[in-house]
Amino acid sequence: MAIREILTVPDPRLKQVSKPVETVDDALRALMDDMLETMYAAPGIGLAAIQVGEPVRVIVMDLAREDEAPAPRYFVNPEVTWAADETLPYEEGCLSVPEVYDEVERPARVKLRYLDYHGHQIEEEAEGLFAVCFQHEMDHLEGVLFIDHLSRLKRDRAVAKVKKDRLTRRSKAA
Ligand code: K2U
Ligand code: ZN
Repeated sequence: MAIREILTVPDPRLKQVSKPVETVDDALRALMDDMLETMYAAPGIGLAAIQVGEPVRVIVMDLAREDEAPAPRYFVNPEVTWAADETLPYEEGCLSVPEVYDEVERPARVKLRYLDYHGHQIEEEAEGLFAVCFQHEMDHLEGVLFIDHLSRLKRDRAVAKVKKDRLTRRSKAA
């Protein structure tokens, strides 16, 4: 397993639409293992493959609380098959837009269909943080970031902050 670099805005690769996976094989499982290790190290609770530069339709997640045993989840070729009319706001963040948080409104419940770590098809319903995180990651597969749901002014300010913080870190490291 390896910890990979997480792409951050304004990296244009984050805007790519990711391609479906053809075979759930050992190579894909190795990528999912790397994604999970990278997510835990960030730390985060979700990660899409494009965030480590791999434009394939794969998401990993672990919603377990700090006082619980890890509960890694793997989603290959994930789809939302139904979304509730009811929407709820949630203060989101993103490992590709570090230290920026803002409220995004999303459907309160969604039904999912995906292939698991071994290529078996699963269908289930999500609500709460699971629904929020899943939809946030599904956006990544379409090249969409949570800041794209904000006003142009807030989006531009978010990108400027990430670029400024990156320059500050690099100047301190020099
Ligand atoms: O895509 C990512 O960067 C992963 C996010 C997942 C996430 C985004 C919004 C809401 C929930 C989860 C990272 O884990 S960001 C860290 C985080 C953790 C909990 C709540 C909000 C943000
Ligand atoms: Zn994100």
